[in-house]
Amino acid sequence: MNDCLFCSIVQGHTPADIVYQDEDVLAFRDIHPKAPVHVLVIPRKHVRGYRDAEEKDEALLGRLARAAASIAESEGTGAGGFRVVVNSGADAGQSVDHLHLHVLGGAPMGWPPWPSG
Ligand code: DGP
Repeated sequence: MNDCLFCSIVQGHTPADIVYQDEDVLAFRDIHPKAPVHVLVIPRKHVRGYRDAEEKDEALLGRLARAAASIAESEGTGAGGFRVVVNSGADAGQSVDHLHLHVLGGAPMGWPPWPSG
């Protein structure tokens, strides 16, 4: 995808602090971290967002999920606790149209994200 920021990172055209990579998955530190540990886990191939993943992407989604858990461990947040977030669409605050999982941890986090009471 020509004008996709995360595709540019995959291609090595835009620099990133990469913490994990394999043939399908790339993970790098978020440029605007919202927690002491904040890593983005993305597919190398362009998938626009969570709603756009298709049946043929099921194995890829599994690889992303397992990579997120593995990165949480390697970042030292496994036992203390971490959060995996996918923002989908405007209300959720998705700002980059290339599927990505946020791995957040390293400090206690609030819940829920929206006050219901
Ligand atoms: P989201 O808002 O869920 O679409 O998350 C997109 C994230 O991408 C956001 O937390 C900031 C991060 N981000 C944006 N531009 C860059 C960049 O050029 N490099 C890195 N490493 N992260 C970026």
